[in-house]
Amino acid sequence: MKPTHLIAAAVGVALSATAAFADEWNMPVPYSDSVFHTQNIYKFAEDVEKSTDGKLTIKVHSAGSLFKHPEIKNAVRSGQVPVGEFLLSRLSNENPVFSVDTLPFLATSYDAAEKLWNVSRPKIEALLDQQGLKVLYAVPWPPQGLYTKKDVNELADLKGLSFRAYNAGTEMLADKAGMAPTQVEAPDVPQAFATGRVDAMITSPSTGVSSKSWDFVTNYYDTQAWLPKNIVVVNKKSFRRLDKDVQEAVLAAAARAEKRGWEMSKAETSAKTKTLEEHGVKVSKPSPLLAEELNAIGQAMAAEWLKEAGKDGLEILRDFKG
Ligand code: PCA
Repeated sequence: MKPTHLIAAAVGVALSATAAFADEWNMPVPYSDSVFHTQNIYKFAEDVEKSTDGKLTIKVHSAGSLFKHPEIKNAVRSGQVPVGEFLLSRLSNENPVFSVDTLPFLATSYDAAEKLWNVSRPKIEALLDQQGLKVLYAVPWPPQGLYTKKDVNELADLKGLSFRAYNAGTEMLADKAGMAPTQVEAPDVPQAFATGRVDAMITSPSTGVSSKSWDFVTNYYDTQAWLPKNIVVVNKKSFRRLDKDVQEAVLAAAARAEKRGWEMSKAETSAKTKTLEEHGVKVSKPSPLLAEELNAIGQAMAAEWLKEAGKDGLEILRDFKG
């Protein structure tokens, strides 16, 4: 063999050896790099690479760049990608159980959110398992507050506004408050406000900061309405193809990511609320009247949810309250 052929053969062997022992997973996520969920996922990817000695690497595709948010779950389900992240309550059209964490004023603190996750997790895991999906972990956003372009003292002040929604629950809330909802993905929020498509939203201080909400709103009402979760799922077939030790390392890294993510979320809440204030957004508690009116909407939504969620819903609420 000529020396060049020898080199080509050696490279070939090296490549096939890598192919046999190392996997690279593409991971679509909906939110941008500056968002703490995405930063936590980068850390998770690093952790997986380190703890598997490079046998599995995860390439993160942020801000809906590989698959748009509404497509991510099915992309993982069909095996187009092995792993992905999405907002859990986006699946509420499949089963209301997926949106228990967006019922207004049901779970409004981190302790309550943790309890709600613990009691709903087995049912959520079972439902996703039927679709060939395995839950790796879930992390909540900070409590949700109201962003507006004017002072709002009561629900009537919101009437007729166009409202940015991010799931069916926020759409329903807008309807009940006399607003017109429009679905807008988080990375598109600044554009939607700038072009006048929307004038109000309910989201976390994190999303208020990552979308530079001070460019288009004046007020943030800290309503602490609910803590919606992002979930990370893996395609079960892709997972099973990994060596046992790699599977275990992924699960261990996922457990660490869940713990770290909840801590990051807690720290975000006050830090990002402060950032809003520093940029001139008027941060306040809702007036007692507004709080009461929003609470009434929450009660109505919970009653409707319970009708649809049936036995599973009842059991989750019983265990949550018990
Ligand atoms: N941010 C996401 C979902 C909830 C949140 O706090 C969003 O606004 O799209």
